[in-house]
Amino acid sequence: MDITLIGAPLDCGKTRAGCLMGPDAYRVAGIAETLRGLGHGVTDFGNVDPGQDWTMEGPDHLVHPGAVAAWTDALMRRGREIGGMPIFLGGDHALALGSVAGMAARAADRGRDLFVIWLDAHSDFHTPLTTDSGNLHGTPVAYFTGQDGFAGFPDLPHPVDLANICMMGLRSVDPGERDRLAATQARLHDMRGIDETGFAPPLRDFLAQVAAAGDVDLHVSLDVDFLDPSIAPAVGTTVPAGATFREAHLVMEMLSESGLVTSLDLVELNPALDERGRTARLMVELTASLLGKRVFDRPTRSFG
Ligand code: NNH
Ligand code: MN
Ligand code: MN
Ligand code: MN
Repeated sequence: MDITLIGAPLDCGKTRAGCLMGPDAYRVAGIAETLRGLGHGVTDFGNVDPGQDWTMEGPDHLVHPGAVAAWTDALMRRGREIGGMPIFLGGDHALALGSVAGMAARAADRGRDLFVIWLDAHSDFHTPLTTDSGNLHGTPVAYFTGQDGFAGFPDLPHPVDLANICMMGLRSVDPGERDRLAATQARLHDMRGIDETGFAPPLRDFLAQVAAAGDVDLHVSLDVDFLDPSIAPAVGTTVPAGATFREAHLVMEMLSESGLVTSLDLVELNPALDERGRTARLMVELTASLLGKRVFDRPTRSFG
């Protein structure tokens, strides 16, 4: 694989600062070297510069909407033109307004459809009109699926079909997003359901849907808070009862074996909250599993 690293140190999707250090934390944790070690070509394009904040009108309680709009435009353009398998090094989840919109446009330019797997404690389906917190990292899915309420934000070249989205790990969904989301065709897997079935059956189902759709792209958006806080403390919005170490690796390994994944976001890492870089290293290790590494090398055994 030709992997292209795109640093997106945006920290404007909420008030608590720290995610701007994310791209460098991944670099320090050895993301490029680790992926090269698996035999991939890796080019680090450095960090995207969003330029000036846009001038925005809209609800007063929105946090940094002009900065989010500028980042969305910059990441969408960058993503649309880039080759290989992009990995967006966040940055908070507001980067996915631009990364996913860019991947959908890139796919459409090649006559392909985009599927998205959203690995997150949160569904991020607020719009600027429904969010109570005003934090735009809670809105990317609504933006890139073309929901109303984003007046003044960059035009969306190609919305993602909600029927092409699978969310896993959900355990914090606000009333203002829940009913609108439940009315869509998105696949929604909260931890209540995962506790009964495990991740494998619903993930296998979704990957079968993607494979059956033919020549399509598949974007993975991995929020640190998908993971249990005990293994991934470096995020401002920890929620108990997240994916365990083995569950997260299983998800990555199944995605890897599917051969379907074409792009990835690594989001919400706040290195200021990390413990000696362990969350950054875990995210790199999960990325390696997504790109072919196995945690346990299985010795070849013959029976009989
Ligand atoms: N739903 C909440 C909000 O809109 C939390 C969103 N926070 C996230 N999303 N970390 O992944 O403020
Ligand atoms: Mn998120
Ligand atoms: Mn389409
Ligand atoms: Mn989250």
